[in-house]
Amino acid sequence: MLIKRSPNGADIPFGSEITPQEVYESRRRFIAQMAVGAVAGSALWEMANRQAFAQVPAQRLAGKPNPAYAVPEKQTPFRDAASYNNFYEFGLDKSDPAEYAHTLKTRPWTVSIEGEVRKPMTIDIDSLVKLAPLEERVYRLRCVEGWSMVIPWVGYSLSQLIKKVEPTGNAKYVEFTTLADRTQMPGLGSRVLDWPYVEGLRMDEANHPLTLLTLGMYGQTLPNQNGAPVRVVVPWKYGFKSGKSIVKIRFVRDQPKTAWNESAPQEYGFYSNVNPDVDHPRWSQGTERRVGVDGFFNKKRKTLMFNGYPEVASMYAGMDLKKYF
Ligand SMILES: Nc1nc2c(c(=O)[nH]1)N[C@H]1C(S)=C(S)[C@@H](COP(=O)(O)O)O[C@H]1N2
Ligand SMILES: [Mo]
Repeated sequence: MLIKRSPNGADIPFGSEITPQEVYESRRRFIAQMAVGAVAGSALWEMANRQAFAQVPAQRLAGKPNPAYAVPEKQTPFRDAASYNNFYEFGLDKSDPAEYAHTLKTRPWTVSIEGEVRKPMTIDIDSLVKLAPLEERVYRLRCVEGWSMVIPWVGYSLSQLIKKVEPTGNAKYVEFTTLADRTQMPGLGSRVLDWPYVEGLRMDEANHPLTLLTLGMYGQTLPNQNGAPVRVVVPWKYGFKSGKSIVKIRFVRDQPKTAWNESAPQEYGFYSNVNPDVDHPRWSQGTERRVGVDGFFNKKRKTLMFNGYPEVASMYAGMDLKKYF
């Protein structure tokens, strides 16, 4: 997500041993050197933010590759996917989550599944991992800011979990709530959003096989900065619909009040399907840059309708997607 602010970051090679102070100093120098301009989401910004991160030890988490869900495009290197993040609970800079999310405690962790269901449950994360066979799915994920990644995620269709809790006929939407704990998340001091981070899907979207309950990436448990220990990934929608570090999944009758829609309704609709024909009020959504793959001089890629997942189109038949953006 993008708010009006100046770019910053440090051009420090990955893996080098640096202190936070050095990062800070170097970042200040970089800002001073950089020409003022709209570089948000650009290769320059990405480069500026690429730096060493405190990597919480990951555990192997393999999924059976599912060839039906594997885009045949060059993947974003792990290093980029785990160091260029949006996770505002840890700060607004792309580099903040990688720098600060090591304070997130992902064990013990439970997810409460409640609301309009016959079998509500509070499930421990280790049981959630075992609830259905893990798959590896290579998805595109596009941020509303105009960059995208191709990531091999590990998880299973959210629908597998949904059928276990037996939603009632009143369940029309699903609401996802992220952890909000000031002792673990330094970004909660900022008032950009009304915490906790809440996202939501219509029931058919939540049940669509593409919607992935995600527990890992690149054959490992999720790095904290990518939403450990569990997040959703909804690849045909802008990245902010894919809420991280989920503690509650609630089935409801009415369209959930989602964090970004509440904070800037004219910019971030509830649906937020990737749509090159509906511009963001402050920029075009027609093109994108692939993080870690496209360099400085690459031509921008054309953004595809539904992010290149046309199979979801039937869910929106008859809806004016300019109105329901
Ligand atoms: N809880 C929470 N989830 C979040 C966000 C956030 O700030 N907080 N940012 C969203 C945005 S804008 C994007 S683009 C994706 C980025 O996911 P990634 O860092 O794993 O690529 O996470 C989404 N999920
Ligand atoms: Mo995003």
